[in-house]
Amino acid sequence: MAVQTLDDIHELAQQLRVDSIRCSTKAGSGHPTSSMSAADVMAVLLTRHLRCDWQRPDDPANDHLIFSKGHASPLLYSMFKAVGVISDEELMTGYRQFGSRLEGHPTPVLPWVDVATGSLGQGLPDGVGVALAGRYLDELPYHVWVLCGDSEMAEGSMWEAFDKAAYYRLNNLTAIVDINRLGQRGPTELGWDLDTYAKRIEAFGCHAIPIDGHDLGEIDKALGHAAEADRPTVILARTRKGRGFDEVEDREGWHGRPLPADMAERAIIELGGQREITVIGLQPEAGTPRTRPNGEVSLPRYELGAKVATRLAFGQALAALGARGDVVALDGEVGNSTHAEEFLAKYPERYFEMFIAEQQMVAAAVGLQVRGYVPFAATFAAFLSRAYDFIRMSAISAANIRLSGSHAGVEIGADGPSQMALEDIAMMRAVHGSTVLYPSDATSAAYLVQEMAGRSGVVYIRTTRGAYPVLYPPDETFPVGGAKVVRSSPGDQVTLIGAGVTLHNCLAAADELAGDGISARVVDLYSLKPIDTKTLVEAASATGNRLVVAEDHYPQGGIGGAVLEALSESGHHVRLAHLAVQGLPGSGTPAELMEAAGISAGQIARAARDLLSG
Ligand SMILES: Cc1ncc(C[n+]2csc(CCOP(=O)(O)OP(=O)(O)O)c2C)c(N)n1
Repeated sequence: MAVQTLDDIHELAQQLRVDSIRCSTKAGSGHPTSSMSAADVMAVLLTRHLRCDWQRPDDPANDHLIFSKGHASPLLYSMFKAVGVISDEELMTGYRQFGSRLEGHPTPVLPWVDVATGSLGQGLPDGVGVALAGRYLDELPYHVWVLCGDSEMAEGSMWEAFDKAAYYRLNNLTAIVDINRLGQRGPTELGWDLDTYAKRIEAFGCHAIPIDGHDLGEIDKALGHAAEADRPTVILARTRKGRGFDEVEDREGWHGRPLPADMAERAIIELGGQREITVIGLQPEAGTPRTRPNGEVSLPRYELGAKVATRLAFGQALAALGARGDVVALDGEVGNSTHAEEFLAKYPERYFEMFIAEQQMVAAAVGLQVRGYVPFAATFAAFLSRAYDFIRMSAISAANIRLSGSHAGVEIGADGPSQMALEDIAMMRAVHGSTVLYPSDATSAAYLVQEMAGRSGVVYIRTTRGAYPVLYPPDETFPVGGAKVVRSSPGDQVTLIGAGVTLHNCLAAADELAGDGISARVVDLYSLKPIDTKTLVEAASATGNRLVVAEDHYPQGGIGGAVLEALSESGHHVRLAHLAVQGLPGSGTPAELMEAAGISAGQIARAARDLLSG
C-alpha cells in the first residue's frame, strides 16, 4: 500500500513496533522497548523526509541515517524491511544469529549503515563528520539524520558533537533525541524535562525543537523544519518506552529484554497485528560530489645528517599529500605542535580544527571517510588515549582513518608525564586490523605518511618531539611491514633494536660497543604492526640470538612485546634484554629522562655487554 496520510504512517509505525517485537522475541534477545518509543518518529522520517535510493546505497546524494542508539537495531532493521531491502524472513531468521549481517548492533556489513554504533555517544559525533563532508567538501544537499537516546545524552562526546556541529553551522545535520525518560537500569538524569534539554542544546548553538514524539503531525512539522534550518537541529521527542503495549509501556525493568512469546502475542494483538507495508519514500536530489583534484605528490626531501623532528616531517609530508583532493586533515588544537598546521597553510578548505575534543576529532575522521575521504587526524599521542573507544569502534566500522600521535615518550622532556605517551603503542597495536608505524628520521616519516594514505583500517604513526639526524637519503623506501638494518657486519655479536628516538640511542650504543671491540647490528623497527619477522629472525640468527630492545614506552604491549610475539610465532628462541620505561617519569631534559628510564645509549650498550658475558 502507498503510505501517504498520517493514518497510513501510523500503520507503518505499528508495523515497525510489531516487527521489532517479533524479531527480538524470536532471537531471544534485543531491545524492543527502545525501538517502540522511536517508531513514530522513524515512520514519519522514512516516508516523508529521508531522501534515499535504497537500491543504490552508494549514491552519493543519498541522505544518511545513523542510529546513535545502536541498540535499537530491531527498529532499524524493521525499517530496512519496510523499504524492501531485507526480507521478513531475513529479519526473523537472521537477527542476532551467528554469521548473519543483522548483528545485535548495526555495522557497515549492511550497505545502508555508515558506521558501527552500540557504544553510546558515538553515532552523533560520527554524523558530524558525514555532515562536514556534505557541507564543505562534497557540496551535496544530502541530510544527516541521527537517532539518539536520552540516557546517551549524558556522554560528553554528545556535547562535543553539538558544539562542533554548531561551530561548523551544520544545517544539514538533525539529531532526534528519543526522550523516553528511561535508560538501562532506570530513569535518566533529566527524565522528561524537555526545557532543560532545550536550554542546553540552544546554549551549544543548535536549534532545539521540543515535540510530542508520538504526535505524527508534530513530528512531521519538526522534521520539515529541520530540513530547512540554518543551523543544526535537535528534535527533542518526548516519548514512552515500549509505546503501544500497555504491559511494558513506560515501565522500568524492560530495557534490553525481549518479550516472552506469550507477551509478544498479546503485544502484537494490541498493536493491531502483523502488517506487510512497503514504503517507497523520497528519492535523493540528483547530485554529484565536487571533483577531487588528483595532483602529483612530491614528498619533502631531507639532507642526510640534518636535524629534523619526525613530527615536522609528518606535517610537511601531509601538506605534500594534500595535492590529492581526497586527503583531509583534522587536529585537536595542537596543530603547531603536531605540525598538522603545515597542511592548514596550504589547504585550509580541507582542514578541520576540532579544538580540544579528541573524541569528536576521531569521530569526524570516521564520518569523513564514510564519504570516501582520506582523513589524517593529529594530536599528542597521549591524548589519543582519550578517544580510544572511538578508535576501537572505528575498527568495527571497518573505517579507514589515519592517526598521528606526536610527543611520544619521556623524550619530550620538561613538560612531564601528563604529556608523555607511554601506552600508545600497546593501545594501537591492540586495535583490530591496525597498522602501527614509528619512524626514526624525517625521510622515513615522510615516506610512511604517504604509505598511510593508501592503507585501510586504523593506521597510526607515532612521532617524536625532538629533532634528530636524518639517517636515510631521500629516495630510500620504507614499505609497511619492513624494517631497516641500519648497521651490520658479518661478525656482529648482538642486535640492538630501536624505533623513534631509541634507534638513535642504539646507534650511539653501537658506536660505544665498537670502541670495546664489540660489533653490534642495529635494526630500525619503523613498522611495529605489521612487523618484519624475517629481518628479526635473520638478525637474531646472525648475532647468537642476543637481542636488546630499547623503547620509549612502558614495557607492556610495546616494541619488546611486538618483537617477542613475532619471534615466538616463528618458533625462534632468543635472549632478549628489554629496556623500557619502568617508573613514573617527571620533568627533566630528554637525556636525563631517558637515562632515568634506562633507555639511554650507555644503558643499551651495558645491556648488550651483559648479554655477551652472560
Ligand atoms: C558507552 C556505553 N555505556 C553503556 C552502555 C550500555 N547501555 C546500552 S543501552 C543503555 C541505556 C540507553 O538508554 P537511552 O539512551 O535512553 O536509550 P533507550 O534504550 O532508553 O531508548 C546503556 C546504559 C553502552 N551501550 N554504551
